[in-house]
Amino acid sequence: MRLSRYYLPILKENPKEAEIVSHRLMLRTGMIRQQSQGIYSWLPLGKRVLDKVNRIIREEQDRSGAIELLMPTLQSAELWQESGRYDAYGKEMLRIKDRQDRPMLYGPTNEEMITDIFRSTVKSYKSLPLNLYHIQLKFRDEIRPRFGTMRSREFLMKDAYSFDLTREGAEHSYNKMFTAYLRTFARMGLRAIPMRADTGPIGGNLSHEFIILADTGESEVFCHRDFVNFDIPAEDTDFDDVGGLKKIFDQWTSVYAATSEMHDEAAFDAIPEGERLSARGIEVGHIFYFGTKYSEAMGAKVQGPDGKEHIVHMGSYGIGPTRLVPAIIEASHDENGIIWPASVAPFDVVVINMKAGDEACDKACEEIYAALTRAGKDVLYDDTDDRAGQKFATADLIGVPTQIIVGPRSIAQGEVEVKDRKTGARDTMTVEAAINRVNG
Ligand code: P5A
Repeated sequence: MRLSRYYLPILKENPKEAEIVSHRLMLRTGMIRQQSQGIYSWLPLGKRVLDKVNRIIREEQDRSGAIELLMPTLQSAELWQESGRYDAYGKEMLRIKDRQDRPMLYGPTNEEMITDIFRSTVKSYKSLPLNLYHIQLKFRDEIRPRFGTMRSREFLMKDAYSFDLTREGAEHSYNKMFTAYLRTFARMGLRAIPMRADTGPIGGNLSHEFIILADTGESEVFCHRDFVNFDIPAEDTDFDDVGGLKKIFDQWTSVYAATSEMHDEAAFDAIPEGERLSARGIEVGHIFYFGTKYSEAMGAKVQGPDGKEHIVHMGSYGIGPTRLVPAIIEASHDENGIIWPASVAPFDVVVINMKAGDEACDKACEEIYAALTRAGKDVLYDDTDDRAGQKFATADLIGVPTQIIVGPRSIAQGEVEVKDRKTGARDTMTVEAAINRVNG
């Protein structure tokens, strides 16, 4: 991508409305734009990051055996009257009427709709276990939308829904998502701690929130400091291995970790004083086992091996991609801007032409740009005629992991500088070596 032809509306000044660093940086780098309170557009730079986050989520959901579909944002009120949540959901639900005066709503979640799909299409236990997910916009009319897309009214959610014949089967489905979540967040460079959590309006009694420790987080959490030492499940984890996944679950849940609603003072006090951690955190995922709450109310049942009808056991599993992006920034930035983990960076590398118009600089930049693009890298080429100092500031601000700096003096020697955004380390090398470094 040539910066001269790209759309990157960088702000020079710090936006006044932004209270936390991720919100400030997302606005300054032109990743997002507020359209009305708690409702955002994702501009091209932000969209690139969001797509990479979603890709990791998809890969890990698919690996665990979940299957993707797409449900609509607008739902009919009837479904929610069946489950009893139409009235219970209160003011957070945005209610709409269509031209025939039929009550509709902008979905805050999809338990009812997926249960409706299930009951009208699945008849036998032989189709189970089944886990269906989508990545779709949701709307919750939050009292206090704030911190940009961290807590917005319209937001993206990956929501998965599992169906099993028995409670034991449903527990394995829960462990599959638990394991997939540990991998998903780790791949984004995050350490998300699973904590016992309250189930709120979703219901049920088994639930974990995945929380990233951060001072600006909205959740108050209590945990054992040992979470840094735990293993992340491997890519080749066998998701059909019931005992293996139970072991992963047991390891992670053997150490005390709870949100404030589920906090057990006595259990926390039992931890030696120097090992206790009471902190703040950002909830990036939340999983629930709620058994037959919706399947019972809405008549979702299958014929079992015994020939009788069985109400299915369900769980639901959410991740907030539009919250994850600012959470990653909260966890990874410095005074100059964002430091993207490679897996979610909007570009892999930025090529900075310090003197656009200079024949040797232009030629070297074009060569590097073409070679890296051919190799499948996402390359941003700063070919604008801005001052070099401004180009460096922009590159640091938008946080691309590697910068290749091409200037007239060094290119006369056939050399360029390669800078690592995270460490700040700079190395001088030949054009070929720079290309190999990024491809390596
Ligand atoms: C689980 C999937 C549910 O809604 N039903 C389907 C269950 N869970 S949840 O905890 O309420 O939401 C899941 C995740 O969505 C993100 N999220 C938000 N992100 C941005 N702004 C919001 N206002 C918002 N509300 C929820 C969170 O990441 C949450 O864990």
